[in-house]
Amino acid sequence: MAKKNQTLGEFIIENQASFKYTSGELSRLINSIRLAAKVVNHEVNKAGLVDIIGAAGETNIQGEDQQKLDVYANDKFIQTLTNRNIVCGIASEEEDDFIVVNSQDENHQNKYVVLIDPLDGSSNIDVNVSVGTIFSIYRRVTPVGTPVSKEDFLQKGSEQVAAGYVVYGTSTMLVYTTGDGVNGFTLNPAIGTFYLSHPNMEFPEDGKIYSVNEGNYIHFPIGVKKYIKYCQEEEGDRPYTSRYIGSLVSDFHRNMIKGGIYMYPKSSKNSNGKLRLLYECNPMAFLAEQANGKASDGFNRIMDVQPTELHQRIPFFCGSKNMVEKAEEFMKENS
Ligand code: AHM
Ligand code: MG
Repeated sequence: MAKKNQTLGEFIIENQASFKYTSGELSRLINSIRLAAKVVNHEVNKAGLVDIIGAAGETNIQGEDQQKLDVYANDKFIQTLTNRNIVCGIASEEEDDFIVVNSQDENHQNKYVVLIDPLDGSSNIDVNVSVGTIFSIYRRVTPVGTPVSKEDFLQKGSEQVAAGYVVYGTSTMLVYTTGDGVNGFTLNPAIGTFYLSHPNMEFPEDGKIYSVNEGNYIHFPIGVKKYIKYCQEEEGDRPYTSRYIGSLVSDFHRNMIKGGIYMYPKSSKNSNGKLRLLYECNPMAFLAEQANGKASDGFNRIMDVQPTELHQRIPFFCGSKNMVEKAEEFMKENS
């Protein structure tokens, strides 16, 4: 039972027994993500100071090398997950290939792999707009004790055991699911503790917000163009409101609370859209479904897609159920 104001640490312990496989390993893993999120949050919040204490590629007054924040976030998450020795493999949007953890040690019993987009929407950092971290967790399919291989990462989204995001916004929140609903925790920066602030988050079935980069309009498929026109039509509860931050985590977070749809369709410029199936779409799809929403590539359920490449891209339609279904209707009629 989610109790408001419970700390994330308490919540993890209390809910450990409800995980499908209880060994404490998944709890430890989520605890590490919590820790890395706090470290990255601290750095993201200082982003504006970089100009004063030294820009990326330079050395700051303490003699430390300044890093770009997305590189920093990538390093911190990977370090935390490998140091605590609780995963057997990591794949990151920032890395070309997956990372094998613990391959030297035959006795290691770690069962989970983590896929991560350490700092999504990072083009927003320079202008003080929210960014996020997205993570996705699977049980490995190859035998425990052997080095992980690509097939451990190329699993359908429906195999995820947990997924979540951290949004570094006006306040910092960690929102995640282990397949039993979605809960959101807000960081109290003064004491560095996440508190359960948003128990059992759910998308309203209908919404009035559509989020899409309309600058790409002329390149969109006809179904998307018609759906956008439908959103803008004066009829019933329409026109809808257009809201697009350009930071998937923030756009998703707002739409989950208020009701809305996020779209990154394919276009005549990008035949598979922009977003990555493994690091962005699958975890968001798992959260959406756990929150009563829906995620689709315009025709099919995102989490049913069999991945073939680590950095595969896919068109993405995600949010309030009725809105996603309406967009799918337009896609089908015009395909
Ligand atoms: P990134 O992983 O390079 O940060 O790109 C992903 C981001 C999403 O957060 C956001 O929704 C989208 O790219 C915005 O793209 P665009 O600027 O083309 O609208
Ligand atoms: Mg990204």
